[in-house]
This record gives sequence, C-alpha cells and structure tokens, in this order.
Amino acid sequence: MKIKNKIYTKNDQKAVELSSTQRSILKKAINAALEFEEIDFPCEISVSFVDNAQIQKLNAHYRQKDTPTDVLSFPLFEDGDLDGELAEGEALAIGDIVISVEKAVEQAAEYGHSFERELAFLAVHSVLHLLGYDHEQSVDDEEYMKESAEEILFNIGLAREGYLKPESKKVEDIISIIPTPINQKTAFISIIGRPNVGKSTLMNYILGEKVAIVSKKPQTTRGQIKGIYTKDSNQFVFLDTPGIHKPKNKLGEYMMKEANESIAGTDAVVFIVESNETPNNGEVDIVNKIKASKLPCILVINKVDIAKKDKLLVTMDNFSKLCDFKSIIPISALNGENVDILLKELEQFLKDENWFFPPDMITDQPERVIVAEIIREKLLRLLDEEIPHGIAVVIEEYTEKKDLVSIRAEIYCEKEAHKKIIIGKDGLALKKVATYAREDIEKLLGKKVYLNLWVKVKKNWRDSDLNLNRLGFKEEK
Ligand SMILES: Nc1nc2c(ncn2[C@@H]2O[C@H](COP(=O)(O)OP(=O)(O)OP(=O)(O)O)[C@@H](O)[C@H]2O)c(=O)[nH]1
Ligand SMILES: [Mg+2]
Repeated sequence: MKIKNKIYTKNDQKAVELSSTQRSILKKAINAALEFEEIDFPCEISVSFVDNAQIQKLNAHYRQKDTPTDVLSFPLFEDGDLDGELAEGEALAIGDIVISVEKAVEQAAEYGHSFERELAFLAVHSVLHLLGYDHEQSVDDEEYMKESAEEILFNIGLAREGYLKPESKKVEDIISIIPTPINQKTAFISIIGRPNVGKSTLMNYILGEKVAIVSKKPQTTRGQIKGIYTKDSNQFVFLDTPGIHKPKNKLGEYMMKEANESIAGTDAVVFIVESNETPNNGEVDIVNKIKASKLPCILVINKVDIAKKDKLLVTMDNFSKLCDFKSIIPISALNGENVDILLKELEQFLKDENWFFPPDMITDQPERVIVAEIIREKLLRLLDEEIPHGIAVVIEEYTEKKDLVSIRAEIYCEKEAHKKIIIGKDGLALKKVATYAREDIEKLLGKKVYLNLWVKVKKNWRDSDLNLNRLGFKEEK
C-alpha cells in the first residue's frame, strides 16, 4: 500500500510566482525521497518558500553564515532517529524545509537545467538531511546524498539528461513549467492581411499548437484570436484577425471591425501578403490603415515555398515603395522557413512590462469556443464553395465527466437546400464532419468525446444583429 505523507507548503515570497504544477512536483520529489529511503510510516513535512533576503537572515541566525543559501532543513530528530507512536491516520512530523525560490531560479540557470529539476533537487536534498544525512560532516554522506538525489530525480522523470522518462509523461508533467522571471517584457503584435494569406497558419506555427482554424477558403477567421507565446522573459501576444475585405453583410462588418480594432492598442503590426508582384487595392487600403496608425510594421511575404524567386523580388520592391516597413521578410508559415528571423525582429518591440498572461497559457479562447471552431473548420473543408460562409456553430451543451466530454453542437445555415447538403445522403456528410471533428477535439481535450451535431436553418442570419448576437458575434465590452 502507498504511504500517505502529509506535505504542507507555504509561500512567503513574491520574487517568483510558483504554479500549482511546480508545487506538485516538489511534493512528488519529497514523496519519492521518503520512498527511496524506505520510510514505512507516514511523515509530515512543512515547506516554506522564501526569497534570498529571508533565507540570508535565517542562515545568519541558525548557522552564523551571513549569505543567502538555497535551502535550510530543520530536522526534529537527531541523527535521523525517527521515533514516535502513531495513531491510525497520523503522520510523524520529521521537520521543516525552507527553500529560497529566488536562489533556485539562479541555480537552475547556472546549472543549465530546468527550474523544476532544481526545486525537486533541493527538496530531495533537504529530506535526506531531515533523515539524518549530513554532507558537511561526512564525505560518505556527501557522496550518498549526491548519488541518491540523482536516482530519486530519475525515478520521477527529472533526470539530468532529457526532461522526462516516457512512462512518466503525464499531462501535468509536460505542460511547460517556467518560473516567472523577474524582468518581464511584453509586446502585442497584430497580424493583418487580406483573406487567405496565411495569418492563422503563421500564428499556429509560432505557438506550436492549433489555436486558430485554417482553411483553403477565404474569410476563415471571424474574430480576433489571441495567441500567447512566452519564451524566457519575453511574452508576445499575437492577435490573429479576420482577413481584410469589403464587407457584404453585417457579419462582414463585424469581422472588419474586429480586424481594424486589433491594430489599435498593439505595439507593432505584421502585415502578411503573398508574392503577387503588384499590390492590389485591398492591400493598398491596408497599408494606408497601417500608416494612419503610425505603428511600426514588418512586411511578411508568405508562402515562399510555392513562390517563384523573381516574382518574390519584384513583390518586395513594389511593396517597399508603398510604406517605410521596418523590415521585409519572406517566410513560409506552412513549413516555418524564416519564422525564427521574424521572431527575432519582433523582439525590438518588447517593452519592460509585466506579462498579461501566465506563461503556460497559449490563447485567450475558452475550450468550448475552440471546439465550435474545430467543427466549423471541418465543415469548411468538407463542403462546397457556396455554403461555408453562411455557417455558424454554437455549442448548446457541454458536460464534462471524468473521462468523457459530452458535446451537443448546433450548426446554423441559411437555406433548407444547404441543410440537405450538410447532412448528406443518409447523413453521411455530417457523419464525416463529426468523425474528423471528434478526433481533433479529443486531441485538444485529452479525453474521449461524445459529439452530437444538429443542423438548423436560420435565414439570413449574417444580416441580423439579433442573430449575430445570439450566435456569439458579440461586441466586447
Ligand atoms: N503553400 C503554402 N500554403 C500556405 C502557407 N501559409 C498558409 N497556407 C495555406 O493558405 C490557406 C489559408 O491559410 P489561413 O492561415 O487560413 O489564412 P488566413 O490569412 O488566416 O485566412 P482568413 O482567416 O480567411 O483571413 C490554407 O490552405 C493554408 O494551408 C505557406 O506558407 N505555404
Ligand atoms: Mg485566419
């Protein structure tokens, strides 16, 4: 039977924000150390997180050393002679641990390993102290503590080489766990361009996750989607926007409002075009908007994987005459060519400002919105030209159980004839949409999904304010 230790954590510092995952890794390390030492009764340990100044004071007081140390252990038993009568369900308090999180960040950087490995190492090291080992008193103990710590960390998937053992790759372990650095920098970047140039593809590539749906059909993206990319001390907040076009209905007007508003309030613009040689009217309009905003702009020429080189050069030349772009970068959002160069260029727009989002967050979109979008993506991909623009997907029911999410979505279209096509002969077309959508949704949620799709007709919903509102195209307050 597994022994249930009681581990209490207390945060007394503000230098570094600790996530719940980091705390749970620390607990896992403590449990693993006790198990490694074959302690066969429940133990109670309290852990306090402090900063360098606090640990320096403690160090001066208890050890007469006036320096900030990484960790201090306060054993309750001498030489690890753990003793005490335990009643059923009780745990034996074996001591307290104090960790300077600030120091842990510094040491992780110094040793070139992850912060959570450092945190786990300090926890293991101090548990061994509580159990009576002392590296300052004996060389044997020093050797033993070093080797045991390495083995214990390996057992919980935090070995020095490689990040996780495959068998311990649980979701909670693999989310990116970065300590919040002290000098945070932030930039808001809007991605704009005509429909279908690859704005969403670029944002997804940077994030390494699909947060915005992509299709061959123009006007795929309908509202602003934030994609958050955090690396080291930098956080970029990208705003993917609907492709700029002349609106033909109220939905189109809403989309253009979303696109135009995204420019305001950002620090820089990434303007995406394809290599068409001469800028068309739509693109000239966009350039004028950018100029009016007075924001710095990088011109990105996308889809170089399928562009002819001479065409590319002429396009660069023609566009550079329109506006004083900060730089012009040919890329392929599909295969990632030159995206690293673009990211490097964007660093010039970072400001010394605290992050707006936690480092492991990649989009502001709620899960159920992404789910609705995935369904719409499958419809866009599987249907003929005419119907997709008149489609909206609304999640009517979303019930989460332990291993299963049950979802009922309604698909709105504008004509009875469209409804027939969406459902298909014997319901086959809709079944296909449901199958493909379910696969993606299961990947996203990491759970089994029960997906139930219904098709309804709402005539001209794209031109009705009321319907637009009901279908989720609301103005943000
Ligand atoms: N060959 C190639 N295709 C690309 C590239 N980037 C995007 N595409 C394709 O272009 C199409 C449109 O991509 P999206 O990312 O949906 O374009 P968008 O600009 O977001 O479009 P809207 O949301 O409609 O404004 C898709 O079929 C993509 O696969 C690229 O670098 N190379
Ligand atoms: Mg898009």
